[in-house]
Amino acid sequence: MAHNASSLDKIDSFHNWKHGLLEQIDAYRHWLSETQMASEDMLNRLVRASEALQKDELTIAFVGEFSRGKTELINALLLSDFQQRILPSKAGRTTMCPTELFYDRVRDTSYLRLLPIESRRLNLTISEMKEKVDLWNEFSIENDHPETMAAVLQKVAEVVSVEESEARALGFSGSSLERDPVNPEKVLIPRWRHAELSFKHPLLEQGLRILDTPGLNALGSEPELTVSMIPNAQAVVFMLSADAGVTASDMQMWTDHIAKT
Ligand SMILES: Nc1nc2c(ncn2[C@@H]2O[C@H](COP(=O)(O)OP(=O)(O)OP(=O)(O)O)[C@@H](O)[C@H]2O)c(=O)[nH]1
Ligand SMILES: [Mg+2]
Repeated sequence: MAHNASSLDKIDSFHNWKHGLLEQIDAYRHWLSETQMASEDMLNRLVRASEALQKDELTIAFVGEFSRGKTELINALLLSDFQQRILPSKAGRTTMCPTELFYDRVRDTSYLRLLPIESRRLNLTISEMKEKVDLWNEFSIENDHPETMAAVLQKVAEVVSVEESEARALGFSGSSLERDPVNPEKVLIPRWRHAELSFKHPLLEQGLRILDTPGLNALGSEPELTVSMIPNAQAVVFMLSADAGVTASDMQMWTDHIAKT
């Protein structure tokens, strides 16, 4: 596979730097402890710093109004070897649930894991739900079969038709609700609340993590995104459309959810 050499080089040098730093922290900690120069608290802090570096991942979050090309850019950056779109991207609202792309180095396998939208009724955060394997629906992914992979990944764009009261009970507010064109007394809501895509790719294997977010109103209805996931990312890419420029809704999303974080 031909991958973008310069981004690979940068991630490589980041990893070399990280390993060098880890060695120095560990050497310093051993020296402090042998010479009894440090308090217990200081040694614990050094252990925590070294643990944080070891599991360190580099997260880039893609944010912006719907149809600004977030998913298309991720397809182009990571998945361009496949000669076809892997993540669903089309005009109008497409990505319906926040989607994390990474490689599960512990399980060493590719999969798509989806958290049903009904899980909003449980009083648990997404991070807490990540520990509860039974709550997720998992589908295996075959890296060598782009067509079947793209078909599985269509799930992140799935919607379900529900009564408006049901949508409100699940935390969707009136303005973000889209009428079901087939059944106008009902509304369409995302079928899934969150997606985790573990995918064997050289950049993801080295700890790159990508967060693709849905446009319109997603940030408002999933507070964990704005409270922790986006602020914890090392970089946020805020996408605008070149032909529309900065619209009022782009600006509102920026000021309400991004500028503050
Ligand atoms: N002309 C042009 N079209 C683009 C560009 N990037 C994306 N598109 C098209 O714009 C449409 C929307 O792209 P998406 O990647 O689905 O947009 P998104 O921001 O992920 O949208 P949501 O998932 O709904 O939040 C698709 O039809 C893309 O092919 C671009 O740079 N130029
Ligand atoms: Mg998208």
